[in-house]
Amino acid sequence: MIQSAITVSLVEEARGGPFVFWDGIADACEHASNLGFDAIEIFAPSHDTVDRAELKGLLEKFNLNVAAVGTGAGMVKHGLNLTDPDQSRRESAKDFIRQMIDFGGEFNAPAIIGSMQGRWGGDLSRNDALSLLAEALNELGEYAAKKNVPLIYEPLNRYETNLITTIADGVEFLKTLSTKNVKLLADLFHMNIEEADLAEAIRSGRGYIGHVHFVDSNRQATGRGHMDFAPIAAAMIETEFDGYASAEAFPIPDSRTTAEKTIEAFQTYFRS
Ligand SMILES: [Mn+2]
Repeated sequence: MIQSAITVSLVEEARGGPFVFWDGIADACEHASNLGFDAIEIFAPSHDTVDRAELKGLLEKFNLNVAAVGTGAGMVKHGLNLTDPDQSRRESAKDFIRQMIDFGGEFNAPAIIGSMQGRWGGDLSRNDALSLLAEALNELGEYAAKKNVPLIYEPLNRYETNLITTIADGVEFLKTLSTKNVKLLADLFHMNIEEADLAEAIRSGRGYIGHVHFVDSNRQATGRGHMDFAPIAAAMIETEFDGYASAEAFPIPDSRTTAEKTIEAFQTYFRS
């Protein structure tokens, strides 16, 4: 069954980014729980920012899970990415992600690779960049398997990566990997820019999609843009997607309204 989740950012450098809650894990858990969310998705500066014991206590108290942990702080704070032409920088990027996989794994939550995928250009051809990315995903995917969690790879829109921008291309790319432990993130905001038909794209990802960023066309809460959610939700159900629909949305006009609009849409499309 599809579960609901909402994002919390603990990364000051990401202020203004598409995360709903900004005032710490305890605040996010309390609000998420009050509104009936199943889980929180955590965007943290590093693997050791969050006190594990405190987080376990909060999850129990508020009856929540961790849906996923983001790795973008490796890029935002340290400029690290998996297709850096410099091998030692690539190794640092992988170390950063392995530590996030460890952190998430403690809570049965996968790590997400979005901006950490980098981009091709300069002396690095697209093919060479994709080879580096494949090598990294094979290694990190198998590492995640040992923690019993998948690794989530996110195609982004053309303004954020030039590697893989559609679900269909993401599926073809995953088929070339030796690991079977990498799943795709279907982010509806990125898809709204890149896909001809969002529902059809979800269908093309059948069996390969492990996580959904559930947001509207303008990256605001569901219902605050012009996305037609009915066919998208129907495709998610039809393809037996059973991961999280997580609100990676701007807190516009504020966090509370964003959370309320999200859970309202979630109930409408997945629980009625
Ligand atoms: Mn996303």
